[in-house]
Amino acid sequence: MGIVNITPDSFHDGGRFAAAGDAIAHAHRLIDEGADLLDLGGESTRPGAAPVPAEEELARVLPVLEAVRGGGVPVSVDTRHPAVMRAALAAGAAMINDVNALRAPGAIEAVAGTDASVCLMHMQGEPRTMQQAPRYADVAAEVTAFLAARIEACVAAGIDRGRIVIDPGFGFGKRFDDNVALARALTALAGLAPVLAGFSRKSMIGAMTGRASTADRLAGSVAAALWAARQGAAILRVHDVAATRDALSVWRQLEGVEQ
Ligand code: 7PJ
Repeated sequence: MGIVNITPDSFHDGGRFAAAGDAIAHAHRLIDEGADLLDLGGESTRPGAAPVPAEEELARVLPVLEAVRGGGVPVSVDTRHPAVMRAALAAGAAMINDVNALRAPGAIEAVAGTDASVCLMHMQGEPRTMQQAPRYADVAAEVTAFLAARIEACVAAGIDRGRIVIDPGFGFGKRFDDNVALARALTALAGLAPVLAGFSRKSMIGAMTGRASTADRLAGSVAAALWAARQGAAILRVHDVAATRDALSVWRQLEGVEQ
């Protein structure tokens, strides 16, 4: 899953693709690099980020969605807002990626009436304040229980189990040790539903490599993506599609895994 941020303030590439034309060109580049899925985001959820009105988010996302849909690669829209979900699905999005796991009133209903897929992500708190004081007694158990409950809420509302993907939400209301514990729990989580893992350029990669700038975190991010695949992650959410694909290709051939 290649990341297309159409925002002025995303943590790695904020502002680079804020203009629709730049975002569309970037989306096509990621498709050329071999992305199987694109994730379009019009609201930054970086720690401390302020919420964006739904109209502004839609104005960012829809032109890009309209330009890349039907291009052979399904498009996911990264949003917490039911109004954005409904408009994105009406405009051809194949998946809703919600860092809030469809907890907003009306969010489950927005997806349930369609044949789209959904990614349910765990987040403690909300982006503006989530890194101030994350707390868990047993992070893996709590995140697993949360995701299991969200799966059941979605299934009860009519979303097919086979359309649901889960994500422990690296960096979303988590300390470094919480992220590491969750990474080690990926194989167990994959027993609940297919897992999406997003490590790309995040601060835990910075902490593990000593790389303060997100620009210097490519190799660390690729290592984390490979490791997540090895733990059974089904979808890798990455900024760098070509590098991640190359690494997966080499690993799979050495391992003898079917391509
Ligand atoms: C994630 C996300 C993630 C899912 C962001 C970034 C920060 N959605 N949206 N999982 N991260 N499902 O671009 O790294 O980890 S925004």
